[in-house]
Amino acid sequence: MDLIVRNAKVNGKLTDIGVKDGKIVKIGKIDEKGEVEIDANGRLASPPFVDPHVHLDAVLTVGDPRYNMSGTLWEGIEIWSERKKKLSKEDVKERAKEAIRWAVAQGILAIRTHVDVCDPSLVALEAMLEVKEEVKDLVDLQIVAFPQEGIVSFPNGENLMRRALEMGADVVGGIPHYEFSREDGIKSIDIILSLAKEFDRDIDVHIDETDDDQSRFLEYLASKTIKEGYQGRVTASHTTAMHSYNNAYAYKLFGVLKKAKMNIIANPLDNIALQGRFDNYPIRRGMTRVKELLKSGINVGFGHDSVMDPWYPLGRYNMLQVAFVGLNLGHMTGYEEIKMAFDAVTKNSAKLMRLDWYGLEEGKDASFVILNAKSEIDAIRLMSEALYVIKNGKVVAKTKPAEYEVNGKKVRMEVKGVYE
Ligand code: 17E
Ligand code: FE2
Repeated sequence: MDLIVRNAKVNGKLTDIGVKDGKIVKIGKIDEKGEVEIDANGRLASPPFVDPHVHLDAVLTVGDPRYNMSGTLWEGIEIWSERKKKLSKEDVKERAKEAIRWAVAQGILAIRTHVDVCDPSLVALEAMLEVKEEVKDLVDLQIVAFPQEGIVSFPNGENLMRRALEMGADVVGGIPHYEFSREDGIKSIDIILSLAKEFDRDIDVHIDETDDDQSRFLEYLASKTIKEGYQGRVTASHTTAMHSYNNAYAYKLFGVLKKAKMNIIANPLDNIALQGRFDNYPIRRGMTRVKELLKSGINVGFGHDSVMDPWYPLGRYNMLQVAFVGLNLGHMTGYEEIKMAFDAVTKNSAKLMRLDWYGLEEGKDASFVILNAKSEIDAIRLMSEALYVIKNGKVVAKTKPAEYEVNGKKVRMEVKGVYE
């Protein structure tokens, strides 16, 4: 075998993982010797982290041309609109690739990025299409044609979307709550479905990213999805208005979402920063109903959304940080609920991105991580380093963990018998 990982924790048991020709060929005790051997030393082997929602064209631009002082989505869009005028292909490529290195170093091997196409030059898209090719040995990148300033409300918006899909964008995006009127928002969803069908692409729409409980584009997206037979191919990102819906309406909506096999993405970092900004105390949290959606069988992933951009000033591109914030924000501190938060940054997002290579199983691609923890829960609690990041059987990233000492004695922040 080309690579053997020894003594890794898989589904709660210690085992070996054997790799040949970029595939996982065996999970179990392996007697032969491998070309390369790694001792996982009892640490957790996990399928890699997946970021299903980020804006790589905007990463690392925080403060340029100015900081977001109101903290609203709207000021973020204004600042980005100014920054967008200065974009060059090199600028976009350098920032996106830097963020991708941060991501891979911390165990992310698949990313879905929205790229703003409300720009007649489509320079960001051109840059990101090149990046996708250039990083393909590091990360599986999907590109969403994202109309940040609207499909109907931005001059020539529909045409720009079409051009983006012709150039090779993988997924059709949208932003109905930002369109000038409710009618324009509805019209934009009709256009999204018709483009998706024409180009045979999946859909991932920024939708109802507001605290306005009257923002109900999600129900229309779900209804269109069912009518057009697009079940399972549609993702609704943000849906923060759902936080403010009345329970009777939310209950009815969940039924429609299930019929549509709708995927939902919450973005805990951006959601807690951007929502609630028009409230006085008590201030709403503004994240969609993650726990309730998951418990009713609807697929939910967590996205990073921003890394140091006009919408969210912090972030180091770590999905365990996202899971940590998301589970705290969503009252998901029950034992099983913490594990659900781990799924939201791994397999749930692989499912919505329809990554057929994904999974720590025999026959799947040998793309997985060894985390510096014994369990998923401890990985979140400790925000563990990814000791080894393996893609298609090759070690693409390594991290030496911090060692803590007090009075010359090693300190291990783990409790025997707990979360092992
Ligand atoms: N654009 C948008 O419409 N919403 C967001 N949360 C970000 C960009 C980050
Ligand atoms: Fe976003």
